[in-house]
Amino acid sequence: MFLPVAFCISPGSASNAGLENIFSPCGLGAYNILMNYFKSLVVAVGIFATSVSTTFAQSEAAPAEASAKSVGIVAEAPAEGRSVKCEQGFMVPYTQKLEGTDAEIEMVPIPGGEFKIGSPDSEENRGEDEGPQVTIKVAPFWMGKYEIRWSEYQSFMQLYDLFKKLESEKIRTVTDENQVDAVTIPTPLYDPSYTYANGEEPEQPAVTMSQYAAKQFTKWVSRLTDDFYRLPSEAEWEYACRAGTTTAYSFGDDASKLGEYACYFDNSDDVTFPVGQKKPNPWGLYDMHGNVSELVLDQYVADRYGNLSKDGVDANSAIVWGTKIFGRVVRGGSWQSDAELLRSAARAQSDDWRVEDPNIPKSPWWFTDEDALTVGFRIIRPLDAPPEADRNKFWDPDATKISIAVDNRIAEGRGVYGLVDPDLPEDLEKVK
Ligand SMILES: [Ca+2]
Repeated sequence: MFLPVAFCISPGSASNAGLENIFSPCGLGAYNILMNYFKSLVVAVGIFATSVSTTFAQSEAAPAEASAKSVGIVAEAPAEGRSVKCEQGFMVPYTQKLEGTDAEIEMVPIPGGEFKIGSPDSEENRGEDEGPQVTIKVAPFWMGKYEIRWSEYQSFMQLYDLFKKLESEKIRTVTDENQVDAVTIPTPLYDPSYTYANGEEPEQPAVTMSQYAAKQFTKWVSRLTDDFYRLPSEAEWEYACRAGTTTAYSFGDDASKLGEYACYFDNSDDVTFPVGQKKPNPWGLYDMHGNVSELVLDQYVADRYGNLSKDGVDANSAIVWGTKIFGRVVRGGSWQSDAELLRSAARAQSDDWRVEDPNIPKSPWWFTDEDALTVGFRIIRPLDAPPEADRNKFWDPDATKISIAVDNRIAEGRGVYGLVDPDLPEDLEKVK
């Protein structure tokens, strides 16, 4: 079921500077009407109206502070900034802090709606795998404002040693019964000079992780926060990248403007940029074009769109679940890509980027080859989370070869499982 949504951007927000020309300001108008209404109630009804206006003022003052299950949702439309109307109130931007770490992931609301995935035959430099265009229905979600950065990914990586200590201290013991709830942490880097070839500054996007490792990252965030996070599907990614546009890029068709919006081959000087250095897209997402290509949930199938119903399908039904280790879709192009590969509809896929990996079996968590220096990811949180029983498929190994590699590595002591829940930070203090 798709909820009717309104998407409003009000002027005056620093984070929306430059966007007023794209969306007409509707939030402020609605706010003013509401305020005038409440003011008239104050005059007419006295004490009763005072309590109403107090409630309104509180929601205005603290738009994104709320308890775990409602984080990112407020009752009243905020006076400033972005919001998406939903059944529960208004989806607003929020910062997901991860307890026990310095990591903070900024999330922005994405309205539900319909769009045409792929590019028209008339689009310059399009690939054959971008058609035929098909209508996809997308439910509302929040998406990471930025690609996941080293500051966040290294917080995840640092759990490796800590979980080993928990294991040896027999704290939070992982058993056959509870292993389904556990998260695997990436093993220590075999060659940091490779993974960090472009730097490991906290604000730079994390790179060289496998899609499986990225999915486990989303499981970690989910279990720690008690909310549901995952990678976007390919359709959700393109929908968010387009942000309502139908042009080659989210700012139009003119590739000569790409330098204002993207880190790519022409301006990158062969390294990633810190995230958020360029202009955002109309929905406030940065680096959807370029910087690092972004892993999504889907296995790559060249003629995927031709196999979808012409009558429109919902984004979840359009997901191609993985059956092979490689050929996972990556989107948006990277610091190494030419302009045409940064187009909203452009599709690419991962390959066996483990030639330099000396492990047997090769690492399920890390790639070792140069191409993977261009690959990272960002995360989403759907407004309507699936039932608990359906969540693991978004996080855990899909291809049998990945399951076998994980099992073998952990059986040999070259990997670790950890149970994650909101009490984890407290238990980690015991072994730090
Ligand atoms: Ca990107």
